[in-house]
Amino acid sequence: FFVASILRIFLELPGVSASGMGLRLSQKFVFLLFLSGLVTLCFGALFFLPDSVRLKRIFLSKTESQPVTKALEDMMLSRSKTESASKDEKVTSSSNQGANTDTSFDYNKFKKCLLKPPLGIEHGKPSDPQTLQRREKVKEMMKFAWDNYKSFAWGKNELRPLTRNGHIGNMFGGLRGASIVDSLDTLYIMGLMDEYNDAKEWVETSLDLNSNGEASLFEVNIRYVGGLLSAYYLTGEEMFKRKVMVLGEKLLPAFNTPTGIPRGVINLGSGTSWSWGWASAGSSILAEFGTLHLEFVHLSELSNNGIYTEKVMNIRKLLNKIEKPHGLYPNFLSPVSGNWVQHHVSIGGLGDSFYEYLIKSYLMSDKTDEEAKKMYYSALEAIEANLVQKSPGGLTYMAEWRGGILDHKMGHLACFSGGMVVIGADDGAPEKRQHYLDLAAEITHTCHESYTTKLGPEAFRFDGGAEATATRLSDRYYILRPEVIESYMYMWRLTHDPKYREWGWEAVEALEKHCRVEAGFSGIRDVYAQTVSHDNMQQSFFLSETLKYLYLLFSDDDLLPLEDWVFNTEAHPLPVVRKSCLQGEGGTHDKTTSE
Ligand code: DMJ
Repeated sequence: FFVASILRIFLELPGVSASGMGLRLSQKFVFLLFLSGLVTLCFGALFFLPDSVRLKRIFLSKTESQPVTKALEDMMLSRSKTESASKDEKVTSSSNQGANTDTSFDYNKFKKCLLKPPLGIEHGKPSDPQTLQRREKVKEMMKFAWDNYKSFAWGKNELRPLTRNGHIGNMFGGLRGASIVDSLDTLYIMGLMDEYNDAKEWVETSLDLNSNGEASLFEVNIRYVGGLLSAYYLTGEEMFKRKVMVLGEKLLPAFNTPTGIPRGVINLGSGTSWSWGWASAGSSILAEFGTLHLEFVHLSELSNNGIYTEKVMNIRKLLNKIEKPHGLYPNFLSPVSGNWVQHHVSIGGLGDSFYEYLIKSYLMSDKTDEEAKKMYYSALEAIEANLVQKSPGGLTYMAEWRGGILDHKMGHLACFSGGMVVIGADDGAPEKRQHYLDLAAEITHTCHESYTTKLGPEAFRFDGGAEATATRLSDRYYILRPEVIESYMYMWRLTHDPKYREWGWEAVEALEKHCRVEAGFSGIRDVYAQTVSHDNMQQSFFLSETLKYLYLLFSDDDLLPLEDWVFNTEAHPLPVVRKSCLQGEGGTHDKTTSE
């Protein structure tokens, strides 16, 4: 319309008289005045749009004050951008510039610093025939899920098993193959080597890191960075290390905020970052910026560049210092002011893996990270004092807290906490050890109770007579999540109570009955419904977490021994960092055992 109007006014049309010309000139003037007013108005309006609106990001680039490391980072990023124009691996050449200063990580020495072989004596093969049979069943499920992904969704992020096609979604900023990267370590530990080799080849030839989309920093970190790191540490394949270093460097601009607390969304191409549109007042989410520590410490280890650790230690420092209501950590924090934005506290969604990463940071540091240890046990104390409740029926649960008022609900996501409490039971105050073991067992029991139909709902309640049941229709779905099975696995490893294997087997049978379809596994819409309704999605965490935890549950403890490995929140195993061994001669490995 505008182009047509302008053409009509400015072009001299044949047959126009002199008096007509005068009229035309004043028309031109009024039109130009109108046009310039309109343009000014449009630009002005851009400032009032939320940060997440695409139009705003196109026209207005972010200008924020930068943290202290800005100059250093600018240098690294400009280098990264120039080089990423060519093949992405070139960015991590062994030159001594940029974020990835030194890639000469000594893999052999690292292996010698492990206490035990990662895959145990015989890949954790259990001697008991029934357990072995169950483990074989889980392996078959993995192969089935993988084969169908490969047939119908290869290279896409996830499989849609009913429609037999791929799903890309918008969480990974244009990165593809989430199910492949998430499956690498599961395939490897299960000994599915043909499948692992296909996955490796795809990563090498087709995982394009030069994407330019909007990614969740958290999701890319836990699935892609975590998946590639584990694949490297388990196999020693240099290609995985090169890939993960390129990706790690692309995440650094997310930390360019006044506080250094990263925003939730980052454009992997431009480095521009912003907060989720749904997060109140431009805040960052505790479970997102608090779930970077394990992976970033390893990025520093592999690159011999402290910048990644520096970024996550800065987050740690801020969280340690800030005043906490009743010792609790609310879920929303402003990356600009560094203050809490709302007082909603949850061990489930929005908060969960922050707590998990505190205790795991301590364990992964070979128990040297005293700050993480202190923060974890203080947080747990506050959780126990304010959130842990007993239902009228005697079930222990972790409620949510909204400015001092309890919401008597627990999400499926919060069920990871049984595992978290049990892995930390040994390192708290000695007199609390039994208490932590009991608490972990009680929470795991509650989560098992929520699996009334052998699979459990997204959220369950303990009010109005409800005892671990979903009272709202919208809470009844199950999307192949791992958290309950994750707790069974840790409880089994640390107590060897056979009931955890039995509960895990119940879950296997239910997955087979309700979630297995002709072309893969699907989430279900209502765990209580008589007739099953599938959601047509095989989530990548089903391959990375749910099936891996089940496989470990039916394996001997020497498959990925917990003395050496810490699982990130997507179940990707990361090794304990034994600084003194890595910097010295190396060699804690028990040579009597084989791989
Ligand atoms: C996974 O991506 C991770 O476990 C994350 O911490 C929470 N959500 C899913 C699984 O439910």
